[in-house]
Amino acid sequence: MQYTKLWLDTDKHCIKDQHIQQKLGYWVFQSVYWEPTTSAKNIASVAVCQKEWSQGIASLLGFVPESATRQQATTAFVIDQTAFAQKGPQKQGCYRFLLSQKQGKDFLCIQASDPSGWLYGMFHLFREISLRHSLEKLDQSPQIPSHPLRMLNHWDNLDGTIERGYAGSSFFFQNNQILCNERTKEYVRLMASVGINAVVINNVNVRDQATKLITTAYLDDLQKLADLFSSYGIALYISLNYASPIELGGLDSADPLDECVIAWWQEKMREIFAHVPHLGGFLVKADSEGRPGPFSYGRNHAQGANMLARVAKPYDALIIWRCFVYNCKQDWRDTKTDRARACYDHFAPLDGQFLDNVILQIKNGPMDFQVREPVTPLFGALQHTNQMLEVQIAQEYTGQQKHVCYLLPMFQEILSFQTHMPGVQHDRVEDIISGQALDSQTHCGITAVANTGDDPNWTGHDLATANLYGFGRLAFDACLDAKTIATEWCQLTYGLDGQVCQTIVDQILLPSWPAYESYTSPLGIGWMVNPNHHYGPNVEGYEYDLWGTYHRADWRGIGVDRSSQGTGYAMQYQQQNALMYDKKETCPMELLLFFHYVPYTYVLPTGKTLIQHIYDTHFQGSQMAQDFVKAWESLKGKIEDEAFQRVQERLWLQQDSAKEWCDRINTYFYRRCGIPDEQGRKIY
Ligand code: GCW
Repeated sequence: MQYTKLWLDTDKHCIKDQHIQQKLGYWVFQSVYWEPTTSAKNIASVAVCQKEWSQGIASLLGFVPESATRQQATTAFVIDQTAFAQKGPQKQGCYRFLLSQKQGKDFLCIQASDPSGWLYGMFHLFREISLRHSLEKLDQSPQIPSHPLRMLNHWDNLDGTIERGYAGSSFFFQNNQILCNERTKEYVRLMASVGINAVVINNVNVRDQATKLITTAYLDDLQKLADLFSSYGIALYISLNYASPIELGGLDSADPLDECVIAWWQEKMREIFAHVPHLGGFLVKADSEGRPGPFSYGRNHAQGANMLARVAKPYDALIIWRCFVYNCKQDWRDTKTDRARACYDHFAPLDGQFLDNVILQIKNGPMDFQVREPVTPLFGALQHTNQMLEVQIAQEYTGQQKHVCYLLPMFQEILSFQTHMPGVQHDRVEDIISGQALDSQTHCGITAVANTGDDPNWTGHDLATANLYGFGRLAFDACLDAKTIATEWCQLTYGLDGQVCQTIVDQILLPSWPAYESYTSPLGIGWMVNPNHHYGPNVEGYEYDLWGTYHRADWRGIGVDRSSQGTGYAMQYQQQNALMYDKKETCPMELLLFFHYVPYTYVLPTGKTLIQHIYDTHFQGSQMAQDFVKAWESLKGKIEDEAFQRVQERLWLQQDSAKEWCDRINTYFYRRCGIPDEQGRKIY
């Protein structure tokens, strides 16, 4: 099956005109020198760099760079470890450009800390050429990745299905076999081109056949994948089943303190790494949503993770341990148990107890990737633990790629959240996961639940690849802003026409998250979706279930009291944030109903009552979805027909769904409280 080349479609950006090439400084690519590498580990990566460079320049400029000596070559790729002094966990893949002139000729040196730095520098240059940026404007400062770990989590199952996948089937697995083909290679190139350096290929819910991924039935195929990945600077990881000693080893326990269990894992790790020496490590979802874990044996998560960390340590492997652990059997009548508290209650007391090759992987919010959540209080509470942020670009609760919802503005808000962690100078989430905040961290980073599948366009919605591209770019450079990333992606995807980009970026992508939030769940409330598949409006879909996902709406008001007078969740934050969230008057408006029960007649800082705010935002949100359709229609004839049609169909669907959301939410609240809309608009 053919698939689009997305942002790497360099043929589309080819510049054959020699005058333009010369004006933009691209003649500097005429010849190339590659500094010989010493370590065997780098051989594959250097070969990849050389092939990528020749093919990329040929595709973009129509000529193949000649090989030349260090003195003669106009472009030189060299290794220089000293040029990238950095604090905290060492980051691979640093690079910098040095432009110079010799006898009136341009010379470009790409200095890197290691061959993956060459790769990132190369894709950076391909971007510059594709965007027709003149090389004289090349940023010559050291490019040091913001995060040591820049990861994707694929919730792919071995039968080829994808949990919360909306873009076709898995391209890693089919009929319980691992795939490693042309598409796999294209995927690896795409990920390397935006700086991703770690990938988990299987679902964190490790069930049935997936448990066997760590057996000889799969290890040789995993090795093939690991080799391909590492030649592009990407470490392969797999999710493992905590109960493997029982399900694979026939033991009657998976107790992390049981000698037999430890011995079993010791032997298993030896076997795994004998076959797959480059494996980065393992992702573990334990004691969560029915998955097995240490709680079954009265052990805590530090004991659970550390046992695996000890047996993985000899192989330099990491154990990435998810903090998404909560009581998923709650009674909806119980207003004291609060799912939002669980992550902090489970893990804050364990701070400092995890070994240095364990990383806690923490979802951005306390609930579950809702369109709006507060940042989890666990960031700011852990001062002696490796941590990484988990976000979701799959859009499970933000339109499932049927709706456009560009999430980079949300990610920027999360990264810049001030935790007020005591005793540190830099206390934002970004400072913690980049390794700047805490000297104690040996590993840290950021991961996203992927939005890909084997659809020809890789992501269900063509515009959803902006989230895939954007996540990678932000993970590599946390200083990039959402608009810059969107513009880059748009130009690489739809070309340099100014009107096309302004329309897609300013009129669709940037307003799309606010639009989705406006026509769906108000002011930090989530879960007004259909159970199980989580698509489309169902205001009480999760109001009486086991999952702790309530909005508590009644005839007077709506919201969950998480203040010190309610579940006390607000008090899990460091003091400045706790005090801010604890009072309706100081709580940020967009989270008001997450933290407080509020009467419909309560007057918001905007001067509107709560109920009028709900009516207004839903009518506005629905109107925004209609505006996306009109904006896209203005591009007819400027976008390749098939792609135009695909997006148009999804924007029509989104427009109808937004109207459904608007009418259902407004009708629900009008029937609940009987307060009419001040503007007398139609509510049913
Ligand atoms: O978002 C929820 C999803 C589950 C997912 C779980 C998790 C992989 O509904 O499908 O399981 O969270 O993050 O583990």
